Amino acid sequence: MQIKFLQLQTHGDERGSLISLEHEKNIPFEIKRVYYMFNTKEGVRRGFHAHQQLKQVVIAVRGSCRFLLDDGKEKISIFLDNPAQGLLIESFMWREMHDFSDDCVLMVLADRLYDESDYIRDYNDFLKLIKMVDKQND
Ligand code: T46
Repeated sequence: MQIKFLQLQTHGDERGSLISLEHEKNIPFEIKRVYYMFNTKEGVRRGFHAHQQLKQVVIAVRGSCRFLLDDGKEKISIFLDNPAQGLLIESFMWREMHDFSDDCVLMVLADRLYDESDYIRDYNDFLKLIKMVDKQND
C-alpha cells in the first residue's frame, strides 16, 4: 500500500508560522468540508469505517495521534504529529484513529459534504466491496 503524505509549506518569520491550504496548490481536490476533532478522551478509538467516494486530507494541527489504514490487503500504522504534513486518505480505505494526545486537534479536509450513505461501517462489507472493485478494475 502506498501512503501519500503532502508536505505543506510553512511561512515562518519572527512572529511564528503560518500554513495555507489551497485547492490545486497543495490540496489535490476542491475542499467542500472541513471538520476537526479535539478533546478526545484517553484510550478512545474512532473511525472504524471506510468511504465509497470520499477523499480526505488529515492534519494533526496540534498534538499527535495514530492512524491505522487498511486497504483490505495490508494494514499500516501512521503517527501524525506534524502540522506541516497532510495524510491523504482515498476512498475504500478502512481507518481507525487512536492514541490521541491530550492536546490533539485533528483537522480533516474533505472533497464532499457529509453523507452517511457514503460510509462503509461493517468490516466484512468493506472486504466484499474491495473484492468487487478489484474485479471491476481487472
Ligand atoms: C473520517 C474520520 C477521519 C457530522 O454531522 N458532520 C460531519 O462532517 C462529520 C465528519 C461527522 N458528523 C457527525 C456524525 C456523528 O454523529 O459527528 C458525529 C461523529 O462522527 P463519526 O462518528 O463519523 O466520527 P469518526 O471520528 O469516527 O470519523 C470521522 C469522519 O466521520 C470520517 O469521515 O474519515 O473522522
